[in-house]
Amino acid sequence: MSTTERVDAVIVGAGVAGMYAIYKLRSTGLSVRCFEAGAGVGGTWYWNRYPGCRCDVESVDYSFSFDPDLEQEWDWSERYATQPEIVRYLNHVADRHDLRSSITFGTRVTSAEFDANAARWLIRTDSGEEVSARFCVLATGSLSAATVPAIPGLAEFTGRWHHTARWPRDGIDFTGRRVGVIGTGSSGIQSSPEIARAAAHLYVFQRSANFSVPASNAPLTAQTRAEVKATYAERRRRCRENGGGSLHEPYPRNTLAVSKEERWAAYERLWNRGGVLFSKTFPDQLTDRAANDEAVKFFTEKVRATVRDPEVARMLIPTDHPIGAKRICTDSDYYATFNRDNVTLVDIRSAPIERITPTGIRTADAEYRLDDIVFATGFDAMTGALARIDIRGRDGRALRDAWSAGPRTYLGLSVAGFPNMFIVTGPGSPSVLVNMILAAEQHVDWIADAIGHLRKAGMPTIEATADAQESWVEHCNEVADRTLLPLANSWWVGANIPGKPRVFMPFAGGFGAYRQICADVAADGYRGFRLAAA
Ligand code: NA7
Repeated sequence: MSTTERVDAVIVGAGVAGMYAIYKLRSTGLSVRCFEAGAGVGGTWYWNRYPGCRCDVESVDYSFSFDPDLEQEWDWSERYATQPEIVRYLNHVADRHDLRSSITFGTRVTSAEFDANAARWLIRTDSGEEVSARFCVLATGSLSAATVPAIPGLAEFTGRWHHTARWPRDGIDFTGRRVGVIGTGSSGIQSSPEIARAAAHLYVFQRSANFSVPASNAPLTAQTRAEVKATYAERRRRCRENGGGSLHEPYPRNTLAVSKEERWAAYERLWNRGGVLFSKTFPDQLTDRAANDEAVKFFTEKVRATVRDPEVARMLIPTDHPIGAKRICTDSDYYATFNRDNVTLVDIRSAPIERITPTGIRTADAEYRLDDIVFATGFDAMTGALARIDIRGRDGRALRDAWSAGPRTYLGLSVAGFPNMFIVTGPGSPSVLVNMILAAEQHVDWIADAIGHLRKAGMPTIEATADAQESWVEHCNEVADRTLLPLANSWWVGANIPGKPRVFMPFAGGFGAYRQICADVAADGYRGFRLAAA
């Protein structure tokens, strides 16, 4: 027989956001329970153990800012941290702040139901546990619901198959094997060069080409680390005020306001510097198609200069979307990998996969014999992890139904009809477009303040009003429509999931602007929120 424990807050997920939520809410005197499906902390970093997995934000910035001693104590070894190093760091943070004592690992939350009479959430898990909480904090992550496409025949495949986001702990030995990677997003682009080094042959099955920029990764010198540590507080302040949560400043003039030489020199600098910021070389690159086309031309020259076979180079150059309208990828030797004799690019746009056979993959025009299939096919992003929980607000209304035409939130943090429920880094927030750790910290700080406000007011519930939510959704759409971002079939618009409503889900107005809006809402007595008896 199960007994129902009572706590102030249940936190779902022990990734970066859930970890900080535990720390922060506990520090304000709340009792918390956190449930985590994985056996350890880290969320998406716990699960994505594929070879080559690395963060595309610089390690010194992609780290917690709430603990200045931690900032001084931790030494990142590389400019872009590998997945194992990030997981080591997150475990260090969990130890340092005794976070594990609040986490139940290996346990999935299956439902969360609001009881208006008690003004409490009843949370149930797949282990049969029930917890009653005043607050439900959903730190379920934006890229956590991995998807394996429904390609017929997978069950009959006699080889091994893997998803990049469900990689076995002990790794996979591809030595001497024929491997097929399906998908050319970040996961496919990072893993393919590594797999190619071990495999007898690698087939990369590409439905859409993607833009990728060299990461230009390198070890961090002691001097760089010391310089960052000496100025961390100021560095963080600048990152928070910046649109992307980094130190990046675009070129001071617009793309076509400068000569081609000057333009190419600016691209070259960002290209050599490496990383995702190439997509923001000029201030108008993501808002003006003609400006964007120039960056595409530069990119095209780079790929043509790297890939020896002109036909393969042509296939690798995207023609279906502006550069940066899908999250740009960063790689180590991705394009050069196609110069290897043991690598074949398979265009499944012109000849789609028909089925998986017992011995490989059959496309419309060929049969590929494979020992391993790697699905680098991504996630039901931003809403998928929430949709996998049966979340019910007022009058038993399901979040799935409330969001049947696409997610609707106020500030990405709260949903009308779901009192005392908060989403960290959810749709309607800028988090997936910016530095995710700083974004998670900002969301959690705001949530903790909102809970403090509620306690001070002596009221049981806080909830977004339907009007405030509608205005925010409208504002998000207006802001997105001023950019080129909605033009691509990206996971930002849900285009990778068959049947998912096409809605541009993140707030594209920048991290600095978003923080200011959230701060103004709070300063204005939590404008757009209703405090109620239940
Ligand atoms: P992404 O970026 O969503 O990439 C998934 C890739 O898988 C992409 O190339 C898809 O092609 C391809 N895909 C998906 N479904 C299929 C099917 N059914 N058949 C063939 N190809 C398919 O996921 P990632 O894991 O690489 O990266 C996610 C984020 O993690 C990334 O943006 C970074 O922020 C970190 P499509 O483009 O849909 O034609």
